[in-house]
Amino acid sequence: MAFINMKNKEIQAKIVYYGPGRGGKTSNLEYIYKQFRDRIPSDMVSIKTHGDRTLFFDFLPFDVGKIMGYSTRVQLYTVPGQVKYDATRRLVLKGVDGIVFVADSLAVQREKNLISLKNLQINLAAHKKDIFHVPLVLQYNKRDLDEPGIPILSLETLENDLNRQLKVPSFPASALNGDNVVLTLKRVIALTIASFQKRL
Ligand SMILES: Nc1nc2c(ncn2[C@@H]2O[C@H](COP(=O)(O)OP(=O)(O)OP(=O)(O)O)[C@@H](O)[C@H]2O)c(=O)[nH]1
Ligand SMILES: [Mg+2]
Repeated sequence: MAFINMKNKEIQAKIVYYGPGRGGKTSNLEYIYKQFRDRIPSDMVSIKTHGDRTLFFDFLPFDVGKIMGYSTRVQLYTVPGQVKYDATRRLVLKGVDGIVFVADSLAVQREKNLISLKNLQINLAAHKKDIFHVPLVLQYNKRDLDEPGIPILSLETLENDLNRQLKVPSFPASALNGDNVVLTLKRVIALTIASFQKRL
């Protein structure tokens, strides 16, 4: 939940990584954790099943530094992508300030991306939030799979499927090798802070 302390000049924001199961949400946080040990004031918390699937959520606090004189910390969360964990997804979304939707570029996952984005819209609405007004960025993950010749969706197809109406910033990425993982994070932080400024 957004937390702004004017006296101590502190801001805290909650950012949630959402998307279909196995799309790469946890991998995004793992990459950030590896790259920015010095900005992470505690260990990453992951609650997983045997097969490495997220059971409840991942949690990673991240110190952004000073923004306009305010010490800014973001709390990064992932949801469990598996369809059956919908109640948990809704719970993790409570008090969200910004969202990264991690879409899976694998051609076979096309439908799953659409279902998950629709599910995000529904679960935001349950918290009285409108997907068209929440700070949101799209990440088209697993672009590296193009190299070994695995069928992936073109960026045009992904844009058309997922971003035709939303028209939010979108990034091709690879959470495996880190391509655009940090850029995605920076953009969602920027959008989130900008929405605070508007509200203040
Ligand atoms: N090649 C490739 N594999 C990836 C990439 N991102 C994630 N993976 C792999 O995809 C699998 C699932 O990744 P996770 O990060 O656990 O996916 P998730 O979205 O957290 O999945 P749930 O917790 O079930 O919702 C793992 O085997 C990752 O190594 C990527 O960019 N490229
Ligand atoms: Mg996960």
